[in-house]
Amino acid sequence: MSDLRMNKKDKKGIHQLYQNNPSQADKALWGRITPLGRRGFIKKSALATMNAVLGANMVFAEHFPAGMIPALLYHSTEPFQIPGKSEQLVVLNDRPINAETPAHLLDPEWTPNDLFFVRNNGIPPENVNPKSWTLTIEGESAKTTKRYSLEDLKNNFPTVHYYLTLECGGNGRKEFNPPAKGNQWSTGAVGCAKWTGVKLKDLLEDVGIKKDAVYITYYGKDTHLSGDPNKTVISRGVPIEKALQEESMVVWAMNDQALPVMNGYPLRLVFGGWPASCSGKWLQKIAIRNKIHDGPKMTGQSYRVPCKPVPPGTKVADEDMCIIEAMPVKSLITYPKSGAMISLNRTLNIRGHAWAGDAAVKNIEYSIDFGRSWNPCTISTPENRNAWQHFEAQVKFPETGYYELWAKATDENGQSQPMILPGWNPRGYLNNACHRIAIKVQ
Ligand SMILES: Nc1nc2c(c(=O)[nH]1)N[C@H]1C(S)=C(S)[C@@H](COP(=O)(O)O)O[C@H]1N2
Ligand SMILES: [Mo]
Repeated sequence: MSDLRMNKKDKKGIHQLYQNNPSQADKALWGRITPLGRRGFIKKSALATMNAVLGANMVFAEHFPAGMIPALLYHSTEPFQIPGKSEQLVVLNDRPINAETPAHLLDPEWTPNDLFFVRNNGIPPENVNPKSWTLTIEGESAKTTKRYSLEDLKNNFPTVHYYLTLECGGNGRKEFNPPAKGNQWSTGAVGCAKWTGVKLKDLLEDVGIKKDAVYITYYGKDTHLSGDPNKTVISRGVPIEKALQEESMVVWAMNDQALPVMNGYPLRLVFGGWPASCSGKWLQKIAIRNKIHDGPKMTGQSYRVPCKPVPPGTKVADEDMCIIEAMPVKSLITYPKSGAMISLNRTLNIRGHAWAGDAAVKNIEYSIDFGRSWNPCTISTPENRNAWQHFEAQVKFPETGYYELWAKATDENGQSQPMILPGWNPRGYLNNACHRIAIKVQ
C-alpha cells in the first residue's frame, strides 16, 4: 500500500481515497474526468480519458449521465489502472496520465514494459491502426519530403536495437525548495529498455539533409488537454548532431514487444541520455529545421535552466534560460528496497544502475556513514552508448541501528553526483543528487 503514495498537491487523490473508501474514490475519479456537457451528459473532451480508464470504448457514451459512476468502477477495489501498466506504479496525475516507478521495481537489468514510467502531456491517440500509420519527414532543411509506412521502415532500412536510458528532465523535482510547479517526481521518471527500430540517421539521409540543417523536431498524434484538435501538445527535438548519432532511433518495439500504448505505440523517437521530452511518442512527423526548433515546450521556461546559477527562488527571464541537453550523471539503488531490515552478521548485496547522459559512468561508490567515507562498487561496462550500467557491492555494518545507504556515481569526464540538491532552477529540472535508502540492522 505504501506504493500508492500521492504527491503533496494531490492529497485528496483517488488512491488515498481508495484505501479508505472505494466508492468515494470512484466519485473523486469520476468527478475529475466527466465535466458536464450542455444537457448534463459527458463532454466529448472527457470521453478519451473515460475510455482509457474503462479499457474499452463506452458505446452510447453520449447517453451516459455525467456524475454517474460506471458500474465497472463502482464496485471495484482496484486502484486506478493505467492500460498496460503495473498497478505498482505511483500515479502522480490521471489527466494527463503521469506515473513513476518505485526504485526497487527498477531492479531488473532492463526496465520491463509494464513498469516503465509514463509522462503524458496530453491525451494519447485511440484506436491506433498500425497498418495505416505513416511517418512523414519534411522541413526547410530536408531535400525532399517522404512518407513511410511501418512496413517501409521495417523492410527498407536495417533494423537495429540499442539499450537506451530515458529520464524525464524533471525527475527528482519533488526535492526542490522553493518547490517547482509540475509533476512532483521523486526518483522514478527513468528507465532503460531494449529498443528495436531503425536509425534516425538512415531516415534523414534517405530524405536528404541540406547543409543548413540545425535541429530536428517531432510531432505526435496525441491531443491537447483542451480538446482543441489544432493545438500541438508538445513538439521538441535535438540538434542535428544528436539526431545523426548511431544510437538515435525511431522505434516500434520495446524489450522485443510492441510499444505499450502509453509509451508511444506504434512508433516513437528515442534519444538516450537526453531529457526524455526529446523522444516524441505516437510519432507521425519529423521536421529537419534550419534553426533551433521553436515548438511548444521548446521555448520560454520549458526544459530550460538558468544559463548561470541563481539563488533559490529567483525569477529568471526567458532569454537567460538555456536548453537542457545531455542529462547529468546519476544513479539509483534498486536493491534492497528502502526500509530493509537485516541482521548484524549478514553481508548485504546491494545493486542498482548508473547513467550519465552521453558519457559513460567510470565508477560508483557507496557510503553507510552519510558521505563521510566512500567504498567502491563494481560496475558493468555499458552495453552501448546511452545505456545505463549496473553496479553492485557487498556491504557490512559495524553495529545494530539505523543506517542510510548512499550511492554516488562519477562519469568519464570526472563529474560526480552532488550529495545534496544541485542548482535550484525555476522549473525543477536536473536533480541528480545521490540516491539514499534506509536500512535497519538488528
Ligand atoms: N507525443 C508526445 N511525446 C512525448 C510526450 C508527450 O506528452 N507527447 N512527453 C514527453 C516527455 S516530457 C517525456 S519525459 C517522455 C516520457 O516517455 P514515456 O512516457 O515513454 O516514459 O515522452 C516525451 N514524448
Ligand atoms: Mo519529461
